[in-house]
Amino acid sequence: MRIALITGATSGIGKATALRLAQDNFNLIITGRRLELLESLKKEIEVKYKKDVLILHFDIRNLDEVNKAIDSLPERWRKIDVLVNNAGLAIGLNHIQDGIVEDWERMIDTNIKGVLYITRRVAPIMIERESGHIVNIGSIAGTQVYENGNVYCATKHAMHALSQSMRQDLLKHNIKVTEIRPGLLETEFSIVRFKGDTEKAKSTYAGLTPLFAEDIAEAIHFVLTRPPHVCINDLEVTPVAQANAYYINRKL
Ligand code: NDP
Ligand code: 8X3
Repeated sequence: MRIALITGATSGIGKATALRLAQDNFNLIITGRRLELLESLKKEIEVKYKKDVLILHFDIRNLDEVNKAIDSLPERWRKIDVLVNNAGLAIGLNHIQDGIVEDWERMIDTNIKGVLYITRRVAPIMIERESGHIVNIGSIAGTQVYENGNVYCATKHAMHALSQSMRQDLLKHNIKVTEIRPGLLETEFSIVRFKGDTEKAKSTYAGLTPLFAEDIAEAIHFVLTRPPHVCINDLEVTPVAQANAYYINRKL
């Protein structure tokens, strides 16, 4: 049985991944800020899939909370085989000159610094055992930019650079690193981006069938279950109606 730590498991990709991995040979460490959602996911997995689940409740932007959470792991849970760096968000969609500094800081602190904080703590655990797999959830916004996307795109470009760097730095320790870059995908993502405006969030997916969290969970399960000598470095996944950030076939 492997142990997978998933950041941002309270909704969307993180939750779907926890449920997908629980159907295979994984015990799960699930993390996020909304404790009640972590508790109900833990219960669901224990009842449906009979797997062990440990909750770590922290804000990934807070270095002290991240360090304390990892340090609090009981010995049997310290043997983390898989880290899924998934927690992240877009907030706001403005031209650069109208950007809201607080929004920028939230994205930078979560999508870049949060990933660094947790990876800094978990990678040494993997190095001790010369084994492990880090899966980074990037975005098509990590290799392309779109109007108004500026800072979110910059954070996902950082994830793209970090994924390649991690692969190189961890190479001699036998640790796999995979970046998965989804396109349009319906989760709480757009509701967060538009600050609770569900109508606006819905319009993001108008006239097309987007990806769903389960599609990416399936991709994560796939990369995690390749033979030991195979590493999928990089995987871009979009809905069939989306060629890239600009070419989208909406049937309106
Ligand atoms: P959701 O909003 O559904 O999920 C985001 C998750 O991140 C939640 O579990 C949330 O938990 C967690 N999170 C956010 N901020 C923090 C924080 N400060 N500390 C701890 N956890 C945090 O969105 P998705 O599932 O779509 O997003 C997951 C990842 O996928 C993100 O990195 C996103 O950038 C990426 N992505 C999403 C796409 C999309 O279109 N949906 C496309 C491409 C990539 P909580 O609020 O409980 O803390
Ligand atoms: C989310 C996908 O196209 O909104 O990362 O940037 S997109």
